[in-house]
Amino acid sequence: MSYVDRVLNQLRERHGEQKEFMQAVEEVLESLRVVIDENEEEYSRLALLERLCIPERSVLFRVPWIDDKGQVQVNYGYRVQFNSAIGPYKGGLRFHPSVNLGIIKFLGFEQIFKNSLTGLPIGGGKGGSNFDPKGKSDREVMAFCQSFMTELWKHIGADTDVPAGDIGVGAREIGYLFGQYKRLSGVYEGVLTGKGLEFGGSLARKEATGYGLLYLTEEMLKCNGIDIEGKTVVVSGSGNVAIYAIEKALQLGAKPVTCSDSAGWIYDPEGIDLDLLKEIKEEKRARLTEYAAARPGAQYHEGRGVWQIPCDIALPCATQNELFPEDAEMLAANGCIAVAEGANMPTTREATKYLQEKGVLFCPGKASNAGGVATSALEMSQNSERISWSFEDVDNKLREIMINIFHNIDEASKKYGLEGDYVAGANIAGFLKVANAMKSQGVV
Ligand code: NDP
Ligand code: 2IT
Repeated sequence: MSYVDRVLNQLRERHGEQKEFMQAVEEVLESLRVVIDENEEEYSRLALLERLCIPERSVLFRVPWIDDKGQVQVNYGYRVQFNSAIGPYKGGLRFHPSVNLGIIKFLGFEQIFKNSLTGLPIGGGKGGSNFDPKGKSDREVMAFCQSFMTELWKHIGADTDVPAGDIGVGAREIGYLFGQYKRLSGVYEGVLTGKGLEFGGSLARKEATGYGLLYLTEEMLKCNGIDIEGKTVVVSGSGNVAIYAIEKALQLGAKPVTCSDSAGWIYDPEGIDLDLLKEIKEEKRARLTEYAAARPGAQYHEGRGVWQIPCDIALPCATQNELFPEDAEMLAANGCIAVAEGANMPTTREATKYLQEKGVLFCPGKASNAGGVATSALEMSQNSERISWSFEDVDNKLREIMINIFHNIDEASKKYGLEGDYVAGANIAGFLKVANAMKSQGVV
């Protein structure tokens, strides 16, 4: 049996119930076969894949807090410090009721390769809680964040582990988390990214994931002889990534016509009204029904359904496993040219394979959504230097990083005879840097 199969079997046996984690591991290890098989004896002797797939450390903790009625609530807290071969652990915190260890491990595992692809010195980690910020008062969110950090602060630091936002964690939560870290540690340092601009945040970090997604998509299309201008774009989600993907799509002359949240979705044939969307989601924290109410030409539908709208480009920007084979069939049948993932692992493996077989350009999240964490690393640099760069400086660096990522994954796919398979290209290019660093650092 090959080394890859042996490791996959061991992991399936031990972690079969961690579905999202196994999904991510299977996709990565399958694409690494071409690399591992070349030097199977060495990788196996060094147990490199086992070390890659077992986190360096997982911290699991209880998060007690008091709600507005005086009731004590208890949530689960997680921080998985997956791999520090190329830099301090770096990755977001997700607050969502679905969060469990398997989901945090999948996200942390993906983060290793994503962070490697940015070209910046950051290792992989992820954390979060099953806390649901939806419907909570600001005081409740603050109480939760303070309790969460009261445990987490022992394990993080500007040179050890630097968390940031993800689903359910935005500027408000990062502010409360930062305040509590500072109070407990007595140290004012860049221990979190995505901070407010008044206290060490970077310009363009808020926009970075969505903007970066479009910069990479534009480059991928350009290298395949296609201009993004005038293209119809279907977007899922209406959070941080989706909003700034829509903003950049509009700036590039494309036409985004959908967005969604966990309750329903909007089809606005005239193009999404960005100011209205921001007002509803960033200011009021309200539902998309309000969008349709304020915009007569737009349709609101309950449930999921954006992938049935004919488009040139599809950008899944909500969550994992939100684009299934039947969605891929509709996209391909309707003439979709490109799918680029803004979310982490939004497309199932079967849907990905179908799109690739149909010749739809497909860019995996670990490459196309890397602009967020890349700009987080730029925030860390600015914090270390105790200076702030202009919006234009950060945005230019982000664009350059995304263009480089596309060319690196493209070249890696060609080098291994898999031209156009950007999933394999991203996994291989991300892996090689980390694997070489691990080899150099010995058995640790
Ligand atoms: P937000 O919390 O800002 O927004 C998430 C959006 O997705 C909301 O519209 C939310 O709807 C929807 N959503 C979340 N979970 C579900 C679900 N289970 N079913 C249906 N809809 C859902 O998060 P972000 O925009 O920051 O993150 C979106 C994705 O992008 C995630 O996969 C994240 O890991 C990834 N990502 C984020 C980065 C960042 O910098 N923020 C960087 C790279 C990747 P509702 O409000 O109704 O829950
Ligand atoms: O999935 C991701 O890359 C993020 N949520 C951003 C992580 C970060 O450290 O900025």
